[in-house]
Amino acid sequence: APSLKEALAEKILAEQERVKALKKEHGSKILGQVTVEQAIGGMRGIPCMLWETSLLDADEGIRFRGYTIPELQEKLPGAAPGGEPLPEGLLWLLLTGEVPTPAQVSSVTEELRSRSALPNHVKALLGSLPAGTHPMTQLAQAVLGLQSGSKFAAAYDAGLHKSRYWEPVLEDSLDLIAKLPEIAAIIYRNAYAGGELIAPDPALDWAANLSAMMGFREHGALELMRLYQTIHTDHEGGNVSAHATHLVGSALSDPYLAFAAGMTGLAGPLHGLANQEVLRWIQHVTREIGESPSKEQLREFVWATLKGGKVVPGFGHAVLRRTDPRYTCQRVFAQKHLPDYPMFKLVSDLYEVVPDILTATGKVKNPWPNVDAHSGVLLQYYGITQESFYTVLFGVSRAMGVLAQGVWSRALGLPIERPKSLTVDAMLDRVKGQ
Ligand code: NMX
Ligand code: MLT
Repeated sequence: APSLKEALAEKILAEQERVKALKKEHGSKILGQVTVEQAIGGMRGIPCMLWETSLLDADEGIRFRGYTIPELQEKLPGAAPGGEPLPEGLLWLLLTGEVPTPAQVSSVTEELRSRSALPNHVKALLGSLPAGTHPMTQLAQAVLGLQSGSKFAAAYDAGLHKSRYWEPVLEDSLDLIAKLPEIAAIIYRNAYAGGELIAPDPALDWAANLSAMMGFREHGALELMRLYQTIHTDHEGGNVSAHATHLVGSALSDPYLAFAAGMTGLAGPLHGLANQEVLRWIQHVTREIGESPSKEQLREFVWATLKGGKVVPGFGHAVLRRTDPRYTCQRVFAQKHLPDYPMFKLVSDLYEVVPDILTATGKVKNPWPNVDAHSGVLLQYYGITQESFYTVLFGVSRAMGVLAQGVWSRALGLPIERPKSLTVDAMLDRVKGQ
């Protein structure tokens, strides 16, 4: 049976031809226009990037290589029949475009295990950071700590032909994905368990090992981690972490440098840090109005947040215009595993209360919950209570999507990214007389 690299190599030639033909036959055709509003407004909606691994529809949400989350839950192998998908299977799908067999998924688990040893200097680096360094800052520093081992940087220095860039980029990407669970677990244990580390368990799959090294081995916690790590991988190319990784990678900065950029972007409260913010906001709710507030009390609290000039974390989206399917699948998980958990009831009540209020502001384009509105409550239930760590779990997952695309970006020979900027005067000049 072909290895992951062989299965990927088989696809690359045909895709290179397809992209070449797309450029040759349709290169001058129009995908969209750019308005002043879009240029000032965060480039919202401008179709200007090639991203193969996933595509977002405003109403339906994410599809990974054409598959919705419920489809993946059905098609991707789990640790046991009927269980949540193993993220290793999604990595195979993202890289090759094909749903893997159980044997292929096991081969990825093995491949990642064989690459997982963490250099001592990275452990020492994490151990040396001042207590209280935010876990996302630690994650970015650990990733940069691994950069000295970049096979792409070494191969580039040695003069590798550009047609083969994707090969050491794949090596670095698999090495990095393999090492992230232990990095995350060390950050967690250093911050919240007095630095008492737990060794990896070679009998466990990639996501279960992450949970176990953090100290959580209960069946439900392992299943949650598999689901969590699957659904956070990719959200097409324009989100801050994906775009930052893509941009930096386009300068031929190696996957460690590129992914570190993605993680510093994920650490922002409007992006990945929103999962931390949601938990803090919910804790604020319960402190102020108790654990089972009435809907009326919740409404007042939401309005007070808005009047304080703050966002309601976990709601809204730059592209989505309906409830995020990543929220929905976590809700389904909660209904199955923790239906009576009071915090789940609170999250469900917020689902009923918040959208109407955000709609009433008249300016929020999407009043519905996103992925971050639900993830923290599930983690709390299994005892992962430290919300400042939550974005690290998001980041570990995001590696699979953005690094898989990074391999494809190099395989397709995508150039350095360099859009045009304009001054206000230059914009006024261009719109004169229109
Ligand atoms: N609470 C309050 N105001 C909001 C919210 C919200 N949840 N969402 C949007 N708005 C405001 C937004 O701040 C803007 O206000 P103003 O004109 O005063 O600047 C206005 O509504 C229009 O914004 P939109 O076009 O609807 O949203 P945009 O595409 O600019 O931003 C988010 C998208 C996701 C940044 C925004 O919805 C938000 O801040 N949500 C809360 C934070 C969050 O949950 N982020 C996580 C996203 C998912 N992720 O993991 O990355
Ligand atoms: C993501 O998963 O990256 C977020 O939903 C943000 C986005 O897509 O813009």
